[in-house]
This record gives sequence, structure tokens and C-alpha cells, in this order.
Amino acid sequence: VNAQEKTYTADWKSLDSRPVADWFSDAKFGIFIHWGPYSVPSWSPKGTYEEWYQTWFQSESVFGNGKFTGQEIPDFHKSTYGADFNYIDFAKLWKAELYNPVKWAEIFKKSGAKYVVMTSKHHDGFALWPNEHATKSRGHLWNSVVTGPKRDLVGDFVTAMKDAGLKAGLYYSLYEWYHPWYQAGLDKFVTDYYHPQFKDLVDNYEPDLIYADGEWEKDDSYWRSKELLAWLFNDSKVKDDVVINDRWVKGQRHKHGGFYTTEYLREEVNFDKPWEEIRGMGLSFGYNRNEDIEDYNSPQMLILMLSDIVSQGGNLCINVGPAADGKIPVIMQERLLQIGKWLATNGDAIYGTKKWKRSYQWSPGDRNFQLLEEGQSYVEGDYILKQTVWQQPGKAVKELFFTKKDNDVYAISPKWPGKELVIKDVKLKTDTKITLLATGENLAYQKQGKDVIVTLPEFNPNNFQPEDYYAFVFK
Ligand code: FUL
Repeated sequence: VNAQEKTYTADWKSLDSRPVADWFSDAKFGIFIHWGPYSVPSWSPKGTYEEWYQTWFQSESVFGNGKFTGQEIPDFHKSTYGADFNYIDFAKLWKAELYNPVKWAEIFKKSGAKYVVMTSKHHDGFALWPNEHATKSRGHLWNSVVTGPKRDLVGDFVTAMKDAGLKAGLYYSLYEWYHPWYQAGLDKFVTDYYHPQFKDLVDNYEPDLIYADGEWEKDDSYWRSKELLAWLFNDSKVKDDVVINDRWVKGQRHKHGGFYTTEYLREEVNFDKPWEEIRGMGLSFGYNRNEDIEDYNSPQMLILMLSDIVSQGGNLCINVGPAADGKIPVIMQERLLQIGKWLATNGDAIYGTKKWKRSYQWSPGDRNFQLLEEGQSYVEGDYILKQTVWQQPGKAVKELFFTKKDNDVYAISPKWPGKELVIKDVKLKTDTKITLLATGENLAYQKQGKDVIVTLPEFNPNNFQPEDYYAFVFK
């Protein structure tokens, strides 16, 4: 039964029976965008989420991994903006004067991403579209058309992405810091605010994907998200197609909703549903000017992350934090283009693939790999993966990531394997060709027991582009 032929009821059994559209699992690579009044200070201690500036500054709560006193943001704020400067004042300073979503879309297309998800409203409650609920219920100007950018940021974003052939998604936070109705625990926060505001967003912009968030504080008896999802699936303008995530009710991630979400891969991933990892190129979602070059992942690291996640059946949605002026920081643009160049040659191993019978091959023993530095070319035997999600400290590392598509299996190697590539435990048909995607050449191989030994050509740097070094793909 197609999603569109069914009527859904407001219970998980019914709602969970709705399939996640295939385009999502096939896309594999997306871009997340966190942009809001917090992009004006764009500062937080390294390793924390910059978009949490408001609550950290106002409540002095300690957020992060325990390394912090909780005074960092209040101190920064007072010395930079003064004690009388409120978070609301950031919205007025936020001009987005260089915001050009058509240019964004060009960059995103070149990155090889297939979908882009932008914050329509983060936990600070600031609406990036002309939503009256935000302003009226709070009693101060709190959307991007009445203050700050004076522009429908969401509308222009969705139009530009769709025009470029990208899927356009919207992030939406259920809970809000400092919303008077929410703080008072009033039901009207849900009936007169969350639900109607959400409907306004969905029916005005018809997003391809909705990334709910901030569900963790309240039970469903408060949010009544199931009712809203029944509306979304039965009555909204996007009822047939929209893809949703799993953040709708406290404690229900990886259980209910659409695709499952992970964040900085803090959790085990062994899912029977489409899933997506989100993270920044560095350590934040909102742009953090406090991060230095070494806090950004190298292009190789990002490509290996993508390969690692895709080999486990997931998507990677990598975050970029635009500056307050609307520019995507040039380092982030460069990373996106680097990923895109690699995908242009090797995307066959990523897009539309599924998990193979196993996701990786572990190196024998405790071997260290070193990542390439920017501009460095490959030197045999000098290739290390720094602490990563795919390395077990002191144990073996993942030396191959596998994916499959139809009858093809892909092996993604973080380094040039040397004279030969050993693929363990693989069945081949007699006419199987083994191809190196970077050069297109077919390679000789022989079976050895259950394994296949592929003979590699003499490594000739002249045959490769810089991006080929990030990971070598064998089909
Ligand atoms: C989290 C939020 O608290 C972060 O600020 C960020 O928006 C991330 C995508 O979801 O739970």
C-alpha cells in the first residue's frame, strides 16, 4: 500500500506503518544548516553547541562535556556586548545582508548532497519565516520578516533548493527556551502555538523532510505529536511524500516516527529502519568563530565518515553554520567541494547503495593509520586514521568499508592498499570484473580459499587527482 492510499490514525502502530520514501535512503548525503540570531555572536567554548548561546548565557548552566565552568559565555557576552545587551538584541543585529540561497544551492549541488535541511526555528523560538504565532505569543518581534533580516529566509531557501533539484527539509524545535506559555506549562503552548505554527510552516513551504527536535522534555500527553502526525500524513499538502524523523515524543527515538536519528554518533547503530547521522564539520552546529582549522575535520575524514555510515546503511547529514551575514564560511565551502569532487568519481559506491553482508573489514592486528594533511600526497606505509568512529582504540581499524548495489559490491579503502588488496570472504561470479573507480581500470585477481587477492598496478601519482587520495574505491 502506498503511503498516499492509506488513512492514518493517531497511534504509533498506524503512524509507524508509513514507509520512509526511498529517495531518502538512496540520497545518503545531505546538508544541515543551523542559522539564527545565535549566528550573530557565533561564539561558544570549543566543543559545545554554539546555537545554545542563549540558554547558556541566560541561565549560566553548564553545557558540554564537563570541562566548562558555565561562565564562559556570560563572560564573553559581558565583555563583548555589555551587561545590558539581551539575546533579543541579536535578532536586531542579524542582517543576513549577503544571504543568497541560489548561491548556496550551487555549492550544495557541487558537494554531491541530495537534500538540505535548514532550521526554521531552533530552541530560541525565533521563526525564520513570517510566522505571527512566534511574535504574538511572545509579545516581542520574533520572526525574520518583522525584525533583523526582514526577509522570509525559509521561503527563499525552499524555493532555491527545489529550483536546483535538491530536496528541501526543515528542522523544527518543539520546545522553546523562555517561551512564557511553555515555561508556565500551559496546554495552550501546544494547542494555540506548536500545532498551528507547525501547520503554518508545512502548508506554506511544503518541505520534503521535517526534522523535529526538542521532544525530550515532555511526554506525548503534552505534545500530542501523534495527532499532529496524523494530520501531516492525512491532511497536509505534503501528506503523500514528506519524510520525517524520530524526535516527536520523549524517550521514543529509535522507536517511532520516520527515519532514526543519531548525533555525533554517540549511540550504537544497528537499525532496521533508514537512519541518519548529523554532526558539524567541527564540533558545533551553529557557526562557532572560536573553532580553528584543527577543529574542522579534513576532507578525507569527512569522506571516511560518510563511507563508514553508508556501509552501515545510514545517511550522513553534515552541518554548515552560515555566518550572520549569510555567507557559508569559506572553509566549509571548500570541504563541501572536496567531498563533491570525490563523489563525482566514487559516488557509485555511495548513492543508492545498501548494507552488504558485512559493513567492514578489520585490519589484522593493531595498525595505525594517519590521515592525509591538506595538500599532502600519499606516501606508502604512512597513513593513519586518527581517533575516529571506526577505530577501536588499541584494536584493529576498519581497513575497508563495504556497500552494495544490485549485484555489485564496493570496497572503499582509506589508503592505497599496496601491491595487493585482500578482500576476505567474498563470493564472485566467474565473469566478475574488479574495477578501480578512480582510473576505471580493471584489475587482475585470484581466489584464495574464501578470499580474493586483487593485484594492484604500480602506484603512479600521475594517474590520480588530489581527491582520489581520500579513499580508493574498488567495484
Ligand atoms: C539537538 C539540538 O539541541 C542541537 O542544538 C541541534 O539542533 C541538533 C540538531 O539537535 O538536539
